[in-house]
Amino acid sequence: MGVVNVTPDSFSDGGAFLDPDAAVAHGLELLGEGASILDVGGESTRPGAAAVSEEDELARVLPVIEGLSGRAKLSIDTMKPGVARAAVQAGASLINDVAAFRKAPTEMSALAAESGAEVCLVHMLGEPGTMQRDPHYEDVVSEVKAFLEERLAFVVSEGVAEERVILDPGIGFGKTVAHNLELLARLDELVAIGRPVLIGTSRKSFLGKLTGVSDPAARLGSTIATNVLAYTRGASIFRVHDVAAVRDALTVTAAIPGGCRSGA
Ligand code: HH2
Repeated sequence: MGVVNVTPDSFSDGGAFLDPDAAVAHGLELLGEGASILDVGGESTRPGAAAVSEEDELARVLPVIEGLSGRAKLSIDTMKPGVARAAVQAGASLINDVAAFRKAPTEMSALAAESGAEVCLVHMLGEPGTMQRDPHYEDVVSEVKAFLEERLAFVVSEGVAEERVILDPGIGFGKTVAHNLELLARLDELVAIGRPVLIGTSRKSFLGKLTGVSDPAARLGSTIATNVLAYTRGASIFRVHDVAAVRDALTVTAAIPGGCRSGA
């Protein structure tokens, strides 16, 4: 899954693709690098990011979805049902909601159920504005697992087909470095829920804290390490900015005989 951020303030590439034509061109480039899904987002969820109105978010993402429609499998990264609906109508077939449908439970579920779109439910502790203020868990993996199971059961009870649901532990969404590492180490426990697991570590700040690399775009080495590890623990979808490099790394990892993959 290649990231297409149509935002002025994303932590890793804010402002680079705010122009719709530039965003579409970037999406096509990521497809050329081997992405099989493009995730289009118009609201940054980085810690402390400013909220965006529905009108502004739509104005950012819709021309990009329209420009890429029919050329790729498209995911809409939004917490707003109005944005998700317009994006699905314009050609998106995956609703990626970092709030896991908690902001608009029935509207989001109804949209997914009636459209047949896939859904990605993400764990987040708190809100984007405050989530990195001293997050605390007794056992991060079992708490994230219980949350994802509860959200999965909820959307299924609202009529969403279980086989259309993808689960995501939400790396960096209300987690310390230690929490993120624990989730990666024990990702197979989330894979055991029985749904595909999506993992998003790309360029995130915990990698910078571990390596001392402050420029997000220079965090490719650590991004690759975490995606390879997630693959071996059974993750199925890898949300990244640098598609070509991560795809090569995963292709080689997958080719190594001896079953380096558990779970899934
Ligand atoms: N991470 C980000 C945004 N959306 N969606 C899923 N499913 N999983 C993630 O880990 C995830 C996500 C944050 O990364 P990015 O889009 O690069 O930054 P920003 O939120 O600042 O736009």
